[in-house]
Amino acid sequence: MPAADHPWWTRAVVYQVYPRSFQDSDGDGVGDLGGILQRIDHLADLGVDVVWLSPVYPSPQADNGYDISDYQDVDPLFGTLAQLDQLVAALHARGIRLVLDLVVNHTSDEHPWFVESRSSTDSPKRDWYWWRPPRAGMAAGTPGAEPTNWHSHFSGPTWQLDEASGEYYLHLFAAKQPDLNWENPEVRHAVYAMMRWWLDRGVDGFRMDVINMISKAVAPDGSLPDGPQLPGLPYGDGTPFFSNGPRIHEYLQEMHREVFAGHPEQLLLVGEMPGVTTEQARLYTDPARAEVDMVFQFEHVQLDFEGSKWHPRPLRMRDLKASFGRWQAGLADVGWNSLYWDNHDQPRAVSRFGDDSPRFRRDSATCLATLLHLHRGTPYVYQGEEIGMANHPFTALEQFRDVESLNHHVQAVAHGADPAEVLAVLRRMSRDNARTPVQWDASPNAGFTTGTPWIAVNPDHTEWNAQAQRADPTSVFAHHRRLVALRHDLPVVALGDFTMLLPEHDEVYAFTRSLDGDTLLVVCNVSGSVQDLAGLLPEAVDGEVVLGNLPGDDPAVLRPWEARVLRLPSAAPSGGSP
Ligand code: TEU
Repeated sequence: MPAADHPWWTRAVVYQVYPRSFQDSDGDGVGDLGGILQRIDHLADLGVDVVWLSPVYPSPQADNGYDISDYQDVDPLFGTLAQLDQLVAALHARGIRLVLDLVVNHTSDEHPWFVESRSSTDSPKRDWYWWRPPRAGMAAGTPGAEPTNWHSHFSGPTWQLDEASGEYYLHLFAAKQPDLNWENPEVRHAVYAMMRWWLDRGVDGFRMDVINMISKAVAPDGSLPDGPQLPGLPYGDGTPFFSNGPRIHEYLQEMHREVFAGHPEQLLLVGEMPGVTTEQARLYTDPARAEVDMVFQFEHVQLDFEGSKWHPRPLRMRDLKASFGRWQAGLADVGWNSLYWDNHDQPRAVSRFGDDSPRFRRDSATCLATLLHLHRGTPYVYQGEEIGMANHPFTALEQFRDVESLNHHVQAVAHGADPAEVLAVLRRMSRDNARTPVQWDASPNAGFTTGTPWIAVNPDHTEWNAQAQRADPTSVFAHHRRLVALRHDLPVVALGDFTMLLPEHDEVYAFTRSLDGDTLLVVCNVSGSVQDLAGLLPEAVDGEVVLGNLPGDDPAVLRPWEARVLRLPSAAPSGGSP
């Protein structure tokens, strides 16, 4: 099929805005829609095609907006609905689409639906959420009396007792995020109506939060099963019963029919799916099944820890290559990959996968950018990634804001962990690393706010900021911009076949992309030592450099963190196995 006939999002690059930390326009220390409107030039200059906006809906902000109390408005903290309309128009005027975050596995406990549901066991909305009595034979409120033993993503049990009725409600995330009961068709149709309302306002799709958790494995008698015991915790793993549950495909297909039918080809539909496998992803993203366009999978962000993110270990490059290789191969003929290093839930990529020491920060950030944009799939750039932002040098618990980090600290210390060690792990893995304000310039609050920022600005902003990056043709920003343009210009970048080379090599990440006789060879030195490229991939030496991250030098070697995109004269090279 000619390149132009493939979906537009195969050629697109998405940029994620986490509004709270992007740009403040009113001096309250929290980013807002007015701030995004001021910074559209930055996005247009980068050349991105889509903005994914993390939640701006009314919310008590227990999880920074992923706890929604009204799906059809904007929180005054972020601005007004009129400003959101303005943002859609301003982005569209630049040829940029806007995708909203759809958080419908759960609402806030302050959402009127839940307030009504909680008000009485006879409430017409009681069944909109997962209410269950205590475990048989146990008194409500005693430890272990929860209806199942599941462990919450944010520590502790997934069940919260409501004293008034003596029943528990399910919350896979924080207690202020009760899970909606998708078994109830009224819930589903209320969600679909809300989604249609946003599409009618002109938004261009949805990033669907933990969408593979909406179907729970409920027995005909209404019970939910216990999960296998988790090591070292008084809880079990409930994921087999809420991840990719029995009715998930039915729900997504119904959503597609009810909401997207008529104009799905204009939209971008991406499902966030922790724990999804390549086999499942093929089903979710097979166009013939009409579910979603692509999914966010989590394998590559789970290779540097043991069991839970709070038990980090060094990353082995061959594991990362094996994982990406599997995803590239798994969705080669059916479905589509989304590609990311960073988002608002992950530590900063340059600190995690690269080397943020002064010597290698720029080179490793540009090397990682090359890998991101050159795989087959739709790349997602997270705010700040394009200017080389790194993890924050947290030194004290008081500096953290994230509910996941704070809950973990409480639970870990309660279970006997050394607070200093817990802090060291938070410093490395906390989601707050991604949530410090975007560094626009070298001024005291980095140009983010005139007030006091809700979370501290990284002190390295005096050197690492958008203003400096935009003025420097060799910067991380300039490199991302070239990579975005390359995808727009070369069909092989968007659509070419992917072949992994040197799968066992821990320092050189190499692969080819081929389309209609055009073959690119991508070679990246993911280490701090010089690599003998001529010895590893002789054909690379004569390749024409399409794009590189270091100024020209000896084509036979790769300097530390050097990345090159080469055009090969003929078909696939030797030296590796697919
Ligand atoms: O995240 C879902 C998810 O499983 C994670 O990435 C989660 O943050 C993980 O447990 C981290 O260790 C989504 C959102 O992206 C996240 O910000 C929300 O907190 C979460 O859902 C609940 O809505």
